Amino acid sequence: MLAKLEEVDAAAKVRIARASTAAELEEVRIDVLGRKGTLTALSKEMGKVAAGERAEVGKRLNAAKQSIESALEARQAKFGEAALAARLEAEWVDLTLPAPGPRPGSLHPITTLQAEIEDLFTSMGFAVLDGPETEGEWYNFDALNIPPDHPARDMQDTFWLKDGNLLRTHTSPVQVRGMEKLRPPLRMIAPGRVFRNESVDASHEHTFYQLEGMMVDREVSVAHLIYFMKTLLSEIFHREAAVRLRPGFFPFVEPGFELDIRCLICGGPGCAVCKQSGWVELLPCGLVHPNVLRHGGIDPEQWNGFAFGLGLTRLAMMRYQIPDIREFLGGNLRFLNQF
Ligand code: 2NL
Repeated sequence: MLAKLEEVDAAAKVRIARASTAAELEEVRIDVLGRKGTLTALSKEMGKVAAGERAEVGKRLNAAKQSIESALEARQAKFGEAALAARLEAEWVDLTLPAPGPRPGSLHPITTLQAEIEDLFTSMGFAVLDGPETEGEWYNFDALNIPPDHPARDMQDTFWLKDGNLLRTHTSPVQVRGMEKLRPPLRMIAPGRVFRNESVDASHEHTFYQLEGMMVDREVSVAHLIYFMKTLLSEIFHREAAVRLRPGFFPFVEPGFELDIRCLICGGPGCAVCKQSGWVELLPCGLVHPNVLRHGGIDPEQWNGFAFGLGLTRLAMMRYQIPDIREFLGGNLRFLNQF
């Protein structure tokens, strides 16, 4: 009986040690301690044991049962620990890592372009001026030699305010204010937001950006104008650009020009972008009209100057090949995140 007991005990311990899952362990428990288990069977044989040995055998039987139970328990605990360790490894989070922080933003493409052009002109001695976005009729039209019957003054073209003021239709009024404030000789640029009563489509917006510039000095010529415009263009397009001037009419300049640039797409032979002409219209410019100088408090007998108007929004469309002007103010993050 004692020998059998040792055998059952030893066999149970070996199986417990070899069990690799909780289910296997449970099988061992049933096989040994269950109703039909090997140890249970032995305890049913107690009656056959001689009376003198019964106490000793009973003791050993209980000891074996207890020892198997605690072996089962210990092994079970090991499985639990292993499962916990695996989970801890898999779901590990390092709380000491620094937090990711807010996602960095980026500059709007028009802001980037404006800043580059500001840097260039600043380096050539130009002041960068700001002005109000609502203007009086004098600064927006009369001072610029734009006559009362000019179509730009029509309700169709300008956002008029109830008090007779308006949303500026160009940044030119800033330059009139600049002439009053800086006095000649002067060099200034005026970048900013302007407003026109347009019906909006892929190439028209009611709100867009301009950058105008002006230099007033003694005996300023068209040669000076061309020099500064070529410098501006090589800065923007990062290469030497061929230009040509065509006559163009603007009430605030005389003579006035349309400055064209050699088509950057085809380089001359003609393509869809330049409409087969080899040239792309880039900016209007000219020598400041004597009336405008006078309106700015400058004597046109003593001083003259050049001025130009750059459509910043249109330039950004050319530079980044953006086909739809509405993207700039549309608030579409998938568009904005590209910059
Ligand atoms: C445009 C306008 C031009 C100017 C703007 C200017 C301003 C003063 C005097 C003379 Cl105060 N000229 N500005 C000159 C030539 C062209 O263009 O609509 N550009 C996209």
